[in-house]
Amino acid sequence: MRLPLPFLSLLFLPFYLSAAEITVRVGEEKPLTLSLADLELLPHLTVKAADHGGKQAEWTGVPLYQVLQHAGMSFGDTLRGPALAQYVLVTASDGYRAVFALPELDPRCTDDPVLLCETMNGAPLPPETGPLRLVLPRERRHFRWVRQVVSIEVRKAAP
Ligand SMILES: Nc1nc2c(c(=O)[nH]1)N[C@H]1C(S)=C(S)[C@@H](COP(=O)(O)O)O[C@H]1N2
Ligand SMILES: [Mo]
Repeated sequence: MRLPLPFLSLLFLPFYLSAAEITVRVGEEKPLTLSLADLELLPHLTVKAADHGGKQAEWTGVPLYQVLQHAGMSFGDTLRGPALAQYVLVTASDGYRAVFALPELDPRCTDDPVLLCETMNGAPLPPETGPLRLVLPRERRHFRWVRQVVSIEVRKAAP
């Protein structure tokens, strides 16, 4: 008997999801490894946004600042002075990278969310884009909607 491909991929979905983890590093602190189960425990947000093809969808994920806070980054009052010369580097499994400034992620500075998403329209993201992808509902370009995120690092800009 031949099983149809969609069925087979569903069969492997639990393995694909359980293997998934990302590394989060804040400065010189010990890097943190977060699994999807760890991320599940952080606060989530659902937003409506059109993907690169223009199709509207509902995306659910953890605001990036919450992920960084969990790894020891402090937002709020302490985000000023020298702390503003730090940046966030997000890296994907294909080597694609995008940078954010901390105020772009801080809810005290902006209402535009940057989400690390696990689901679209209630379903886990497919392997080509997931298990984790950035979603920026208000950004007019999609180049920072990083697919297949594997690491998030807070670095200091070189002097
Ligand atoms: N990992 C990874 N993410 C990526 C890219 C990429 O090359 N690799 N391209 C970006 C660009 S330029 C765009 S326009 C969108 C395209 O999103 P889509 O694949 O959902 O159409 O993904 C962004 N995220
Ligand atoms: Mo793009």
